[in-house]
Amino acid sequence: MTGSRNPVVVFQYHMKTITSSLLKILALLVVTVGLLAPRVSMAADQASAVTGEVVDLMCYLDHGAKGAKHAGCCAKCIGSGGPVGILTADNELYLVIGSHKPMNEELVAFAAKTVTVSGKLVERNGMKMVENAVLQK
Ligand SMILES: [Cu+2]
Repeated sequence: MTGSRNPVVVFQYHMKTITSSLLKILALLVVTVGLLAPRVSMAADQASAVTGEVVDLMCYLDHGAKGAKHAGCCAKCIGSGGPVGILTADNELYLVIGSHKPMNEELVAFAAKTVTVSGKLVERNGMKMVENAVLQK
């Protein structure tokens, strides 16, 4: 990576890193979910779960970009650290954040795809957010 500023190269490098750490996380998640399955289903009540399309907020808020034909751009925007959100079937838009840290690396693989996250739903000044979000799918 030394000296290379080509955004495509940087993006590909990050995708490789992201993919390998994602696989580790997924493996860990499978084990954890298996062990905690009864507790998780009890804790993940309807009020604290959100299902919808993973969108990059830069493009969605600016010009409503979403769906399969925007998937590439969405992955690029999320991969570069842009804010990531979930758009529900009812057109509710949530900023999605992990436990005091971004979830971009985890969600980039799901750009423009439908996911469910559980977490704490908050709203202030008309802006909605899922925090401490945990990817369910
Ligand atoms: Cu985009």
